[in-house]
Amino acid sequence: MKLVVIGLGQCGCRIADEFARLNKMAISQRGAEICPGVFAVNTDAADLSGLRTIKSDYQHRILIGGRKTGGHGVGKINEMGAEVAREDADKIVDALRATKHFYEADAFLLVASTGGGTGSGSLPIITQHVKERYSEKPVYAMAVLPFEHEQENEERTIYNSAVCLKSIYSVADAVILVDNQRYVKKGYSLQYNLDLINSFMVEPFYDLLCAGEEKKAGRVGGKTLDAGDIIQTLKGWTAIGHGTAKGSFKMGSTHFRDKSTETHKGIQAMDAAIAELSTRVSPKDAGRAMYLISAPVKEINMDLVKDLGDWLKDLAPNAVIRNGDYPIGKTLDITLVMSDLSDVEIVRNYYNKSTALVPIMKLRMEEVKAKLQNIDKAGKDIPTVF
Ligand SMILES: Nc1nc2c(ncn2[C@@H]2O[C@H](COP(=O)(O)OP(=O)(O)OP(=O)(O)O)[C@@H](O)[C@H]2O)c(=O)[nH]1
Ligand SMILES: [Mg+2]
Repeated sequence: MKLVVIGLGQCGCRIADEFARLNKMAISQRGAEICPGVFAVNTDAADLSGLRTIKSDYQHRILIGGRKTGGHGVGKINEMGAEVAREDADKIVDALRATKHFYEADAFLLVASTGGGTGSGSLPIITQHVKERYSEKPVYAMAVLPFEHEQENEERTIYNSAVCLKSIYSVADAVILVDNQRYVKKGYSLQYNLDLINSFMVEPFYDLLCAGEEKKAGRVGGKTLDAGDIIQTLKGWTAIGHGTAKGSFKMGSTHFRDKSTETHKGIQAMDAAIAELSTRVSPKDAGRAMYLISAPVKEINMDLVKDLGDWLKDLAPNAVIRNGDYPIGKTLDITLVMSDLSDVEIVRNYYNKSTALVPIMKLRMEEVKAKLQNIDKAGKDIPTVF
């Protein structure tokens, strides 16, 4: 599957940069292009300069709201993020067309954090514009949820998240929830941690996107998971995970002991993928699910596929399950998608906590507006040089 990726705001741009790296890796290791266009959109010029892989021309690193923000971000004011996105949406949508293999792309993926201003405000607006302009391709959003400590110290973070989630759910074909807190490794510096977290966040997409783009006959699965399967699976609230079976083991053996170890290892990888899901969800709430087995070719057999399917059906009894295999690598890995979720506790919590904040935020905005009007009034008789 080929995705056009658009990062919005600092977090979104850095994760989009990781997708650009993944694409380079896919081309060099597997001869497959998975992200034919990767774009970074921000109100902050310095953040755009800090990216590593996304092309550095102005059509790939797109500065928006220049006049309003002076290139310094919107300081967590998501309404302003939305406003500048609305004004500059055409600039972004036009840049997408310049993608070399644009018409080969199967879908769009827009990425942003929910807690900031630029990304959180612009994610729903740009998603809506992309959908209107390119109605034939699905548009997915990846929403990065804040760390716990940010929610404790800053109510804006909770409010922005609730507003962003409600808005994006109403426009995107699927919202992939990615919770920063799930990836925290205590003791590392913040920068190191964020880099590490960003690379973990894109990891599950590698096999998932490559599987259907493989050109080498030996690496095409018995049941290939292609763009059609992924598009059929992604809908509404979604979580994604990736797990690897630990240790070495003999697969493809006919001995009864090895046979049970083989299934056991498959289930171990599936359990790891569930534990690594990008946000905490209950598999019982999934209306659709998908898993991809990646393992050396000799080692993928019907028993393993069947046992894993049965296992997942027990865990997610309400889900339509799709699956595929990808004969590659030296380990047994599972990439898992839980989609069409009827309930996600963390989203519910953001909504509940924010309901009380709505009047407070409205009052604050009115106060700021009134103060600005007072300044304007005080200066109404002063001439300017223009
Ligand atoms: N995973 C991850 N989270 C990040 C990263 N950078 C920031 N965040 C999170 O994103 C939220 C802050 O949003 P930013 O993306 O920095 O904000 P922005 O969209 O640039 O908006 P403004 O700076 O307010 O204009 C916080 O919850 C951060 O923890 C990153 O590189 N990776
Ligand atoms: Mg910023």
